[in-house]
Amino acid sequence: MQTIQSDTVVSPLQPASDISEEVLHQLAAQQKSRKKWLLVQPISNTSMMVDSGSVSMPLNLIMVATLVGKLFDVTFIDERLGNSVPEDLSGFDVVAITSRTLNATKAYRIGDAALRQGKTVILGGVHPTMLHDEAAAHCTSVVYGEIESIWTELATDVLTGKMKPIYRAKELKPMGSMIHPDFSYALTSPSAKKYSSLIPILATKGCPVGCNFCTTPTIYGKNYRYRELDLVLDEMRYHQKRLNKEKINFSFMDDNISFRPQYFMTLLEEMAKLGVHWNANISMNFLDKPEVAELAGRSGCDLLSIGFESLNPETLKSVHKGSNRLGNYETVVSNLHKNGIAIQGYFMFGFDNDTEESFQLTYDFIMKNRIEFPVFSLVTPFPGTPYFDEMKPRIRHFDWDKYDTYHYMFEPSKMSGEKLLSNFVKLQKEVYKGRSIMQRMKGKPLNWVWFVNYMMHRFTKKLSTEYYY
Ligand code: B12
Ligand code: SF4
Repeated sequence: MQTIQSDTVVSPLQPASDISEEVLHQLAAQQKSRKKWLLVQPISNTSMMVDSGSVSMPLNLIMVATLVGKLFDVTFIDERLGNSVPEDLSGFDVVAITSRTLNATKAYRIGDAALRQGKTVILGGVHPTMLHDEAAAHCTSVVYGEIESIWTELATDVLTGKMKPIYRAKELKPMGSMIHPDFSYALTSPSAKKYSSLIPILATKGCPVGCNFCTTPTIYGKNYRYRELDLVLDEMRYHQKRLNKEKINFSFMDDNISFRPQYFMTLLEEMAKLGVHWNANISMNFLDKPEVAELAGRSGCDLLSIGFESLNPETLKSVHKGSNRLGNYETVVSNLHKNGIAIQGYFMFGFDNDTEESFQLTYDFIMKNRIEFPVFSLVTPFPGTPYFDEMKPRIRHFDWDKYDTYHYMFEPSKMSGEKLLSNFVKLQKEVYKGRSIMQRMKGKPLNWVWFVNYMMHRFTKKLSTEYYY
């Protein structure tokens, strides 16, 4: 137990934002007992997620737990594993919930129940950040953006019992100060075997490309930060040691891992020495250079997720997707394929410029270029984005359970809603029918990408337009 010097006791007049880590720990040590936090990853009510039998480890909540656990007792509940929040919350002082739009309704329900029991309720994550006024009705405090940048202030207020309605950092902390996530919070759950074996990791944050439908530019602006390479590599080595094997699979949670080419290329060089496997989200500018794809393949990259979004240049322009050049699409795909890297290609439909022809163009592109894992979504204006403000008068509903990119949001100008949905269903069925899977996948390594295709085949067979309303 830490001894407390009387001259370092926090004065109530000292603004919480100015309090140092050291003083914070001393303040915590003054407490009679450690406060108890319940951290919750709520399950969404959406009917449209493909059940692959496993769920990804929630790095966001693990990072929250790692910080909170330094000062408080933590109970970690991931509802997606089948664990649910107890009705009686008397064993907890603070209930903290993470939320995206598609699970906001569920997060709010948990928040309301905890408030009724007199708990301090904290909401964080993308949706409460974007709609903090709405979220405020279901909690004591909203955390805007990442917890690391406001942690000392938030923790001090929890300790002194003087919560503010919103915690928003004046400036973002450098990523070097983000501590090594402690995975034991997730892995000690009795249902942890339902977690995918892909280990989430973070090297960079932010993406200055600035697409108008994306929340990242709103939350982080033009900011792009990265962790020192040693921190990322140490974390990889830690997992290799923990699992006692070299070849493990990492999944980068970065918005856009390649935005600083020099950092990215050095990271890849170092990963090549570690012998790990990895996948990540990436924007395509820069992948047209064969040497980048070659290094990515050599460094153990199995799959890259690329937002092709559309094959219509007008659409790309209208959403400010400056990183995408239609003329480069095929070169990028071919560079990656030559180096054994599979592609998870994202395609969106329902833009005002879309016509029935857009579906055929996309089908042809996918089949010709043998995209391994195409993901189709309906354009969804997420609250807080410039696109949401633009489309608000035309959006059909504000039922957050349906903001999963698989529901019909608004009628595009050049096509009826019915035509949009019938073509959308047809395209998915066509791309995932047995023959098409063979055409796209023949000769490719027998790994989880084949399994995903099989799952998508089963899922798309059942699809009909009603699912999307
Ligand atoms: C990696 C990623 C994925 C991965 C992994 C997701 C996972 N297991 O977590 C995959 C590919 C599976 C995925 C899928 C989808 N994703 Co996604 N994804 C991301 C991405 C790029 C990074 C998320 C991440 O982990 N970041 C790293 C962590 C550490 O940071 P963080 O999440 O911001 O968490 C910090 C803070 O938010 C805060 N915080 C978070 N929770 C809490 C809670 C409390 C109490 C506190 C105090 C603080 C706090 O502190 C955290 C630590 O710093 C985000 C973009 C983004 N920047 O958020 C989109 C994003 C979350 N995805 C999005 C979407 C739409 C989807 C899909 C619907 C796409 C699709 N059509 O399939 C699916 C839905 C999956 C699902 N069931 O939730 C949207 C969500 C928009 C919204 N308003 O909800 C985002 C924001 C991108 C966008 N378009 O703007 N995604
Ligand atoms: S490139 Fe991706 S992460 Fe970057 S702003 Fe566009 S959608 Fe968001």
